[in-house]
Amino acid sequence: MKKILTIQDISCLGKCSVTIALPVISAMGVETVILPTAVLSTHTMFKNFTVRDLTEDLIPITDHWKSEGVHFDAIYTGYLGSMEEIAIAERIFDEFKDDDTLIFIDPVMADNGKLYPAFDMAYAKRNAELCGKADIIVPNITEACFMTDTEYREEYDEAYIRTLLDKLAALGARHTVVTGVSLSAGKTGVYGLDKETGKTFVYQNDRVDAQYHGTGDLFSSVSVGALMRGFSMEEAFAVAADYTADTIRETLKNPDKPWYGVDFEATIPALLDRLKKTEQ
Ligand code: PXL
Repeated sequence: MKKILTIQDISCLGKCSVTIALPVISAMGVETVILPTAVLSTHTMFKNFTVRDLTEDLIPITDHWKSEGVHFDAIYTGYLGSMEEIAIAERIFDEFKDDDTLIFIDPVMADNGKLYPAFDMAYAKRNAELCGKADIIVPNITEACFMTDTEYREEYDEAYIRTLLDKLAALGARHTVVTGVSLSAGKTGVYGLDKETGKTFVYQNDRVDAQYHGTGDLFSSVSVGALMRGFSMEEAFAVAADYTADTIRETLKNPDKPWYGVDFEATIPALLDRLKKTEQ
């Protein structure tokens, strides 16, 4: 069984980061080791959330793993709370990256043209450096803009995305996949570039007109899980994009109208069916 380490916070209530990565990647049949960077009462879109920072604990935890001789097939980072935690993530890459370890970075920090409350431009720049250490990065358009000093646009054409991809590729990762890319009305999806071969790929599905928290984490978790299950890059991102859209659709049916997270618990069986079918 493949083994992933995911480094991100635990938001106790809110369905994002570890509370998505752990159940979803585990359900996909991939062992999921967690390194919680902080414990928050909720994610940061709630008011008055509490935070217990765990920065000091990270190295002692990973030193213990080192002494146990643990090997990771992938290291997946999501929301990191500070520059110091970015530096620790880099140290963990250096210590645990073997020839076959995939470094997958979701530079979680912004959406809809704005940085999340905890972050500033200096953090965005530091995240850009972190991305240089990855094999695969999956920023959304806002994060891509902050990391490459590009003007954020709501309306854009394919040339704008291609320019973003080239600038992101220059940060250093071999594979860049920009998420939330809409190339025609009513559609959304991903646009990827392999900088070594120069090959691009595009996947577009129907846009569901609703915004929920944690959908980026869901997309990344399913992508990295599918890659670990042996799917090609294009298949993995297509499965993740479809699953994310299906889960938003499912959440819209919920009469309780949850605002803070998606009902991925209801769509995991369909994800597992899709994995089986794609594998056949
Ligand atoms: O879903 C990204 C995320 C993860 N963790 C925390 C967050 C957010 C987005 O706001 O606040 C704590």
